[in-house]
Amino acid sequence: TIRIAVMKSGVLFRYKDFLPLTSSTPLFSLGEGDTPLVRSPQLEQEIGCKELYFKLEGCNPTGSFKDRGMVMAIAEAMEVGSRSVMCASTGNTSASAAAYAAYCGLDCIILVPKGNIALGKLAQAIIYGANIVAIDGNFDQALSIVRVLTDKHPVALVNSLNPYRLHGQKTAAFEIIDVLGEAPDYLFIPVGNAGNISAYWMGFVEYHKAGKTKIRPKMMGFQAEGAAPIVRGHPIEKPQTIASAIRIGNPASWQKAVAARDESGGIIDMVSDDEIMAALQLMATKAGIFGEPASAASLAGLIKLARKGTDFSAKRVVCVVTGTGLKDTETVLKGDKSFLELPPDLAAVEKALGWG
Ligand code: AN7
Repeated sequence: TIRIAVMKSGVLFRYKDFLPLTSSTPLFSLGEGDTPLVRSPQLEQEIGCKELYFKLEGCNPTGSFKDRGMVMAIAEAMEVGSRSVMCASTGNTSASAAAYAAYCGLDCIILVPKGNIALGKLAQAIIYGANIVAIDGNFDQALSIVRVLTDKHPVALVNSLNPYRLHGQKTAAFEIIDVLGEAPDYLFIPVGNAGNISAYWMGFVEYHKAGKTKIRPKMMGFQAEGAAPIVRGHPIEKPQTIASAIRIGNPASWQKAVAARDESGGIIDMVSDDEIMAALQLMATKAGIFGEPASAASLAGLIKLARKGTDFSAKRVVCVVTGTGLKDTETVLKGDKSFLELPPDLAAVEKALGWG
């Protein structure tokens, strides 16, 4: 049998009073949670917010927010004696499932859309030892296959249809309140399968009920223009976007996300691939934060609204950076990013730098 260390750290231990745990849930951790909330004075000034923070979910063990939900889902799977887990994924869920399954000695089967997952994420799934199936189709098709197979066979579903996932992910909302002492006025967040926006809202609502915050934020979700089913009001059969993580045409948590939007007085809108890549670059050059393309939909959304005239000058805003940019370097390097190439010659380098 596999031995699991019980930890007095990680989201399960830290937020045990708010999670669906029992006395036999293994409180283990790969170091997820407690991610930085970084303030950016430069971007506050540029955009015109009173306070602007980035929640760096790329600092989780596998480089995305998925680890919060995965530790909870895998802990529950261990508790009920599952031997294997399965998910469909645009990349980050599969990387996270593969890592947590590896730690617990579970088999992990993942279905990914062939050719549409960032290479860093594929490398993660490979090295963690997952059983990988690339299907010649998109995420939505992969998820419908996984739903049937996990129903039919003794394998646990660890997509966010598994309610334990959202409970784990809501801990990010708790952390924001724990750090700021209050919820922000606005939370900007990318929307793909729509689990995370739903989880954050659940977290804000629960902490509000518990008296830990007086206000609840407006939930500001952003889809990519070519993959914006919630904005357009119907599923998108062939979703397209450079942000492969949110290339999703029929989100599983659609209704929950709409409820989060409406109960919070927020919006779900969309941003173009150009807006996403511009925001990704701005976040890097002005805040020193490298997010993956999907993550930049948060800031792209904020910029879009500020340009259209929304006044954030008295507001405290948090943008969730859902995954690290290191997962998807190929998208960044694809552009004509040129740099100097010189022989190892002091004078040549000095001259090229304008000191010659
Ligand atoms: C970096 O990994 O759906 O709206 O299969 O990887 O909760 O789906 C990833 C989604 C945002 C959207 N940012 O979150 C998957 C997957 C990043 C992501 C999202 C994803 P949801």
